[in-house]
Amino acid sequence: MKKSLSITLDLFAGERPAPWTETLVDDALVLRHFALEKEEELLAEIAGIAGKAPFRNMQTPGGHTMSVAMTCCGMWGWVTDTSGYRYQSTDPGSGQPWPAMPEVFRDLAIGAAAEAGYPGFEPDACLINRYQPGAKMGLHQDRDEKDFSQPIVSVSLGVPATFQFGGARRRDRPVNTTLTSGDVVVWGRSARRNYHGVLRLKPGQHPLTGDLRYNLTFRRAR
Ligand code: MD3
Ligand code: FE
Repeated sequence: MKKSLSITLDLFAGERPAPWTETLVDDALVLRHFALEKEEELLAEIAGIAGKAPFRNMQTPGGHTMSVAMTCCGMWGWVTDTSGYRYQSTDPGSGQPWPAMPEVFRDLAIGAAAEAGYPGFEPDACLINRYQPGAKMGLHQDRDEKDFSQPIVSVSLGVPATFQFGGARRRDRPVNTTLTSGDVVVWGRSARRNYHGVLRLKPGQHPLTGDLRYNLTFRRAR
């Protein structure tokens, strides 16, 4: 008994067993490796969703093509075109309803939110972002959702990226953190309206995604 305890301590000397949590800023919690055991299952579901609702590089209201390709699942999907940003129940590519949110997605999002102190989270929208090398997402706020008391849960998969997390004003200096495959972040309360972005994806390789990074964001849209 005593011996196995000391072995356990030696194994974790200088590192913590996954998942471990870090506070990025107040009300923004990183659950490192929280989704690691679900990586393959999540990626298989993404492939299934993309078979029905293909990834697209959408247009911003300003007329630029986004470098991040997107698709959605769940009741509501986030879309952008030259008439603006919005949530809608259908894929603009096909006119069909978005694919259903897989149970493994929903359970993961609800579990992460509960872990971070949001026990009643009921996501009705999941945006799936796909980054190729060189893709980026400039500093922005997420403000198209109805209820800002609900958190946003984000799941990173594949090649690591540098995530920038700013303050409530665009000029607030951002803090950077690297998000690697399996990392989950929960943003709520005072952090919910903070500016954030993703730096240009550096060339890299992940055994399950090749040179790609995926990010799932779970939201309560309506
Ligand atoms: C902080 N996606 O889709 S998710 C987005 O990695 C988006 O693809 C990033 O920002 C990505 O809108 C990061 C992290 C995230 C999402 C929503 C937030 C951070 C947030 C809302 C408020 C504050
Ligand atoms: Fe965002």
